[in-house]
Amino acid sequence: MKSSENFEELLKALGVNVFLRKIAVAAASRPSVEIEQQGETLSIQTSTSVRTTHVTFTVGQTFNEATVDGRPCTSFPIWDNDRKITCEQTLLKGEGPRTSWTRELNDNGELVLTMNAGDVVCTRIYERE
Ligand code: RET
Ligand code: NA
Repeated sequence: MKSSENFEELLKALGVNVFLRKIAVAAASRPSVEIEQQGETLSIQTSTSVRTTHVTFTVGQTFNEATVDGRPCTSFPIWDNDRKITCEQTLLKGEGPRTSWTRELNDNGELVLTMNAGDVVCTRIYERE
């Protein structure tokens, strides 16, 4: 990961308390991301010392995942253009700010991830190892 903006603000918008936020921010500063793509199907594993997530989805089809604070949701990924996926999330239960993410390959071959909660946008840029 090359840069990260607003990750703590994102967790705050999701109602994560300050104690857990500090743990999450420290862990999330050293992520490892593995992505495999076969046609429309992507598999993304994001690992940190305290939390690892693995999602597999097909663009255009709903799938189950969790919001960044760990709440189960249904997600619907679509192509915005041929280098960008936008994914809206709907919580399975309870209330919370609207959440979504985008993943885009930019002109430098970097992966730009945004995670959104209400008005807060967290942007994280990854380069290939
Ligand atoms: C804990 C406790 C519950 C709340 C949160 C946690 C940690 C979350 C982490 C998320 C990392 C996300 C990444 C996303 C994409 O790049 C500590 C499990 C929020 C570490 C790396
Ligand atoms: Na990340």
